[in-house]
Amino acid sequence: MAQDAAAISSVAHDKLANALRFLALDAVEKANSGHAGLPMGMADVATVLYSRFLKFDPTDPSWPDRDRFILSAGHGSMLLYALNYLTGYEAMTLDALQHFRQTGSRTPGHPEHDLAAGIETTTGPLGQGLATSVGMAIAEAHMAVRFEGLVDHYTYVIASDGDMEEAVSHEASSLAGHLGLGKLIVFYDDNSISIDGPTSLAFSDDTPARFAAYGWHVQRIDGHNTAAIAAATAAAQSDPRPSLIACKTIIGFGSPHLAGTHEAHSNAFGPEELAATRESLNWPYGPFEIPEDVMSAWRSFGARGAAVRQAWEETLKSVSPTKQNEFKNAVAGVIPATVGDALTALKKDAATSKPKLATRQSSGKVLETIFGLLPELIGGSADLTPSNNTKVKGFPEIAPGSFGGRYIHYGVREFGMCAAMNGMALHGGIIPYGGAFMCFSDYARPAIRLSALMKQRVIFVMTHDSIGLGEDGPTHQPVEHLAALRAIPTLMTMRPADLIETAECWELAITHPTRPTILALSRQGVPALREDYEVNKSAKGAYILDKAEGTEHVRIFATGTEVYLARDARKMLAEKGINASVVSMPCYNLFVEQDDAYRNEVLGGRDLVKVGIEAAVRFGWDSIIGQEGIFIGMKGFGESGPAPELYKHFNITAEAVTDAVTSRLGK
Ligand SMILES: Cc1ncc(C[n+]2csc(CCOP(=O)(O)OP(=O)(O)O)c2C)c(N)n1
Ligand SMILES: [Mg+2]
Repeated sequence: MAQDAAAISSVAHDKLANALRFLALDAVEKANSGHAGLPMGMADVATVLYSRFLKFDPTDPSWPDRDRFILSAGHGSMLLYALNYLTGYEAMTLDALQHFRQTGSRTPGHPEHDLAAGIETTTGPLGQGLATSVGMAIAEAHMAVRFEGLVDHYTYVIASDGDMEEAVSHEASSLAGHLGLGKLIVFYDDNSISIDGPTSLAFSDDTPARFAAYGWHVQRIDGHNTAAIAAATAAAQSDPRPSLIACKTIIGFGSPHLAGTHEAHSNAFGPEELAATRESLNWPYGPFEIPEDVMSAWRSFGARGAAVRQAWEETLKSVSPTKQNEFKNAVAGVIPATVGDALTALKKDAATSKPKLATRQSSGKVLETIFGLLPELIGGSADLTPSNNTKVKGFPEIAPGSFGGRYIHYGVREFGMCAAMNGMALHGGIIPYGGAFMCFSDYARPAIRLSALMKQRVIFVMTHDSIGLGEDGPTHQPVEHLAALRAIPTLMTMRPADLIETAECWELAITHPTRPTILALSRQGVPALREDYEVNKSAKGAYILDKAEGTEHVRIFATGTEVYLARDARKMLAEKGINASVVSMPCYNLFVEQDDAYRNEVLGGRDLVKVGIEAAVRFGWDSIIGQEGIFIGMKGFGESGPAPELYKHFNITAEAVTDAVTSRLGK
């Protein structure tokens, strides 16, 4: 949708770009904090992109076929806020700009996912916006095959030196090059400046050469030359490879004393330099003042998309009602009732067949059950497909030049995978899940965190969830990860005990539209525990699995592969006349959110001896079992050895529970 320069506006380009520069400068000045350097440097690129190329309609920010624009260098947030204000997003008001960085404003320090205000994703943690964009481009390519004619848009990114230095940019860009995501276009703000000074202090890469080596289409331009920006963007659009446009820019462009220096990166310029910049850029207007001709030109760029969107609505109406519904349901993330029915059938069968399975195998069975019924599910793994049990047979893969498949080999790129999954969920039409070893959830943690912050339905399948993985040893054995993941707000960290709980957890994960989920799954087999399946008991996070016979003395809490140990201990205690209940706690996070009455019922009275069993560190368990509670778990790192031996070695056994309880009770 390239517009030619003369047709776009009678207002000179410089004035349009300067409107962005001064909104950023004035907002930073008023807030007395923030980053105007990037908006000033990239104003020319952004102006050309928004005025001539970007397909968007501010009156319908969630139009599914809009181009996506991601400011990966989120510190330059004022650029995005200014663009969205000028082009007419109703939610991005002048008042919001004037309250930049203030509590409760729509203009936080770094952009936070807010579709109404035109913010496609949360950015600020450098590198991640670019990786998220790769996921958006994958989603677009997939949806374009599934819904031919209804999805056909670009994903544009502005990325900075910091983005390029961050490791995740390497993972994500390498994947994008491999897949050949031709509609991903990245403008690299190649200003050679970062916070500490010139990038030469720490960064000697030839970034364009690096991207060329990934298989990208690469161009180098003067980022202040509008004709060059437009020509490069048009060339990028028509090239079948992902495109990097390295834009040589001057940070703080227009500031007489700070331009081109690291001092332009952040902080208010101060009244004198601000006045001098107004002078040098010939901007004789007051703070936040946009002359009418400039405002109406910008608004006209925003208004242009409405006709394109309406034409798209007509296209949508012209496809078969079935396809229309399919599209709408996919975008809305509707889960068909058939999925619930199939899961019920699976659970019902499990209640009688009682299979002894590793929970990763149970997860594989759940996927086999629902994958064909839910085309929005796109699976994948960071090169651990056979270990994660994430792939369902009989479905094609997403591969270079072939995007209609349902499974992605992400390569050994945990962070890139998880950030890309966020991008797919944000794009809409996809419910992504991806597998990795749980120990390496740390490699992906910043993406898991952003997923939670953005309230995205993303499912992180983390297998090999304890010392139970055995011989790979302590480097691969998570001990602190459950606690660390449970600590992330909004995230649901789930550790199911058997096939029925695994099915329940999967059901919760796919049906919760605004929360990501960790599925912590085992390598080793465990016996089936549940015989009832009608009520999803995992939904409350914890529940009484076995009630004590007679007067209760002990309550044992356990998760995942340790629940059967709790049940064994209960039997052994019963032989000694000690009555114990067993609580299974597949999701700590959901449990602590329940009302007092339910929590108190499950936690039991103070008179009971409380025991927690989890093959992980105690951190967090005091809130369940109290400080006096007995914890049977890990005190430090694991060891390499067969799993059954390790459980004995670390004293995570039913005998250990029984001994600890009997000695506590003096029996
Ligand atoms: C992961 C991460 N680490 C550190 C920061 C803090 N930070 C913000 S901008 C920046 C670097 C600035 O350099 P560059 O990316 O080139 O931006 P420019 O100064 O050119 O605007 C840093 C370290 C961050 N936002 N994210
Ligand atoms: Mg820079």
